[in-house]
Amino acid sequence: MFESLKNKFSRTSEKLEEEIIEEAQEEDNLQEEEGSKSSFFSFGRKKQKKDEDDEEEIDDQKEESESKSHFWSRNKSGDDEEEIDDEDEESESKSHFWSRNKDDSESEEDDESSGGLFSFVREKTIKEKHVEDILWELEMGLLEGDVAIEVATEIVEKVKLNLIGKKIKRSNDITEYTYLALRSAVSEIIDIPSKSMTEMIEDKKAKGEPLVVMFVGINGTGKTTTIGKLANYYLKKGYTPVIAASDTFRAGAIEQVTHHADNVGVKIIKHQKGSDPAAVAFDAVEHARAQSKELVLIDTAGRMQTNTNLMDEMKKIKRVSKPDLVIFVGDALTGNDAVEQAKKFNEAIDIDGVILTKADADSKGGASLSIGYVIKKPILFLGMGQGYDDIMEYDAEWMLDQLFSQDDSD
Ligand SMILES: Nc1nc2c(ncn2[C@@H]2O[C@H](COP(=O)(O)OP(=O)(O)OP(=O)(O)O)[C@@H](O)[C@H]2O)c(=O)[nH]1
Ligand SMILES: [Mg+2]
Repeated sequence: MFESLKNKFSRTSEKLEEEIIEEAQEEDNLQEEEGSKSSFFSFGRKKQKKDEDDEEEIDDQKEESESKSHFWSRNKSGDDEEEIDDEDEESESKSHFWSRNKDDSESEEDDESSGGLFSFVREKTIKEKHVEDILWELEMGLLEGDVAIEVATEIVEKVKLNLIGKKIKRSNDITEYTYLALRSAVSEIIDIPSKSMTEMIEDKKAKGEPLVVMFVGINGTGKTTTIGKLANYYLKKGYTPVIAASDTFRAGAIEQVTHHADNVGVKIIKHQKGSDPAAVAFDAVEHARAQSKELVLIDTAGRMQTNTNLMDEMKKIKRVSKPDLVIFVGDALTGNDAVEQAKKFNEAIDIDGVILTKADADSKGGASLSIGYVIKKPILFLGMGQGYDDIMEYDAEWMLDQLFSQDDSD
């Protein structure tokens, strides 16, 4: 999950380290050090599991030397032709320098104190000139990874402010500082505080009212499936949800949502195809009130934000059923498009939160990172697959850990 963003983050720290080491080498300000070197992700792991045992630490080191060996060998073999051209003059001494590292990391993979760790004779300070190119590359990388432009710019600015002026004694300090700067920038971006839906259900229940939730979004993003999952989720928590089949527009939509309701074991309120979706939603709310059910889940037809008639119809469903929550359901795989759609739906109907589906298949992560920040509304759940149990409450800490750890269990 989110491999693309992870690679970009870790590459940024590697390049910055490379930049400073090269400069220090030219200044004759470099001495090789005995000791163990930490990779970008191992800083994350150390932070997450402070009490990790020795055995794990050795595993970390193995992983590091593997990724390092890729990094150094790339430099040696000169994948980057431009760099080689620019640096022809220096290539002799550098090739010795890099190849020494390459040899070390390849031949001593099991040796945790292998090369690549340097200290500076004179302390170095990270300056703007060191980070400029690297952060520009990061920004481009984030945009390629479908991160919204304002989010990419914000991350880069925060990281820059955080890094410039940092004093470093050892080359590996840079990796740690970059890790911390990126983690802190991303953490501010993805953390949009919100009440959980369960708390909202409880608040309404205390007033003897159901929580009414309406789901909107373009076609095929996963609204109906998400409703099935949430019905199941809250049923298991001991509540009694009811579903409103308010997609009376698409052929087969009523049958599809009925199938989910039956599978999960919740009541569905439905009218005929082509009937007024607002009336269906209204009836479902009335039913929940009469039967003291705690949650109404209103399915609506997928619609393009550009279709004025359908957008007006959606506003009518909202006016009539007076939902407590309007949730925009976006497909994480569509990246920045999902963010743009969320903006449009928010302008049209004032959404309260977001559910991103298909996060299980999302290698980029751009939408997950950007959507909440751009529309200033929280992500409430992530869809993680096609089964009824494949949904999780969004948790910014969990998301951070996903982005900053290579402990992939997914
Ligand atoms: N992998 C994965 N697939 C999902 C997820 N959520 C939904 N899907 C799939 O996405 C497809 C579309 O889901 P629907 O629930 O029908 O989408 P919808 O938004 O209701 O579609 P319309 O009613 O046509 O607008 C289905 O094949 C779902 O199984 C998810 O979290 N992960
Ligand atoms: Mg649907």
